[in-house]
Amino acid sequence: MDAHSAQRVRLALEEAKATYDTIVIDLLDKPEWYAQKVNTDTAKVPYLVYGGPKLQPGDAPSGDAVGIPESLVILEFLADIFPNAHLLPADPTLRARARLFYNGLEKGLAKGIIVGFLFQEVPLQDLLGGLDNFQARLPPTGFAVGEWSIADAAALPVLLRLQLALKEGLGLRKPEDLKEAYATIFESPKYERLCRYIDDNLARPGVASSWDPAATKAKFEQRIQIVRAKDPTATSMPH
Ligand SMILES: N[C@@H](CCC(=O)N[C@@H](CS)C(=O)NCC(=O)O)C(=O)O
Repeated sequence: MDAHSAQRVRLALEEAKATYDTIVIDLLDKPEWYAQKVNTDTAKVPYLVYGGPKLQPGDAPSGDAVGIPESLVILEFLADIFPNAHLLPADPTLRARARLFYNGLEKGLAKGIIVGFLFQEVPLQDLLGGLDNFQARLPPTGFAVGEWSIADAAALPVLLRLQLALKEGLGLRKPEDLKEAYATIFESPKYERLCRYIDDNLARPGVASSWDPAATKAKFEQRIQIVRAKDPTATSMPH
């Protein structure tokens, strides 16, 4: 569950109090059956199988099950099938704002900037700019569009990984640079709203139960070791 896109789905399922099973795919040692039998299109996670009998690792979903890739599409699907969980607001304007919020995040912070800063030599200024932008979109209190929604399910896993990686010095930059970036962001009054947003999310039981920082840290370390084993001085991941 080190993948932020997989945590998005887990988080929404927990918030919806859904009954579900998970099969965890180790992305550093992906089993062949996953690409052959499950997500035959991209072999990426997450992949929601809706309907059909309970699956065991190695099983192919049955013909009457629906398979959905793409975390943001899955979040929308969950909002549709669990209307009583209010994973999206009822008001169309707020729904549009929730979608704009997660689209903006996906194109900016989530895609290039955070991973770029940790693993690809993107400058700190770019990361701070992305966070300034994100913070400016938040209302003074509450969640992305007021009540908690799938916009928050989309954003939080990205922010949690940034916070963890900087705090623990996990990335291909010098650990002291990562820790300095942590202090600049997470110990500065400038980002008080961002920090409060993360804390307010973590105070929700559904959110907290989807987050395993120790397991995520271990996977980050494993990824970094793999890169370092090939090139001990690497300052960026090979594309
Ligand atoms: N746009 C997709 C991205 C999915 C994605 O890139 N998943 C990553 C983990 S966050 C993955 O499966 N990586 C392993 C691989 O590409 O083999 C989504 O939001 O679901």
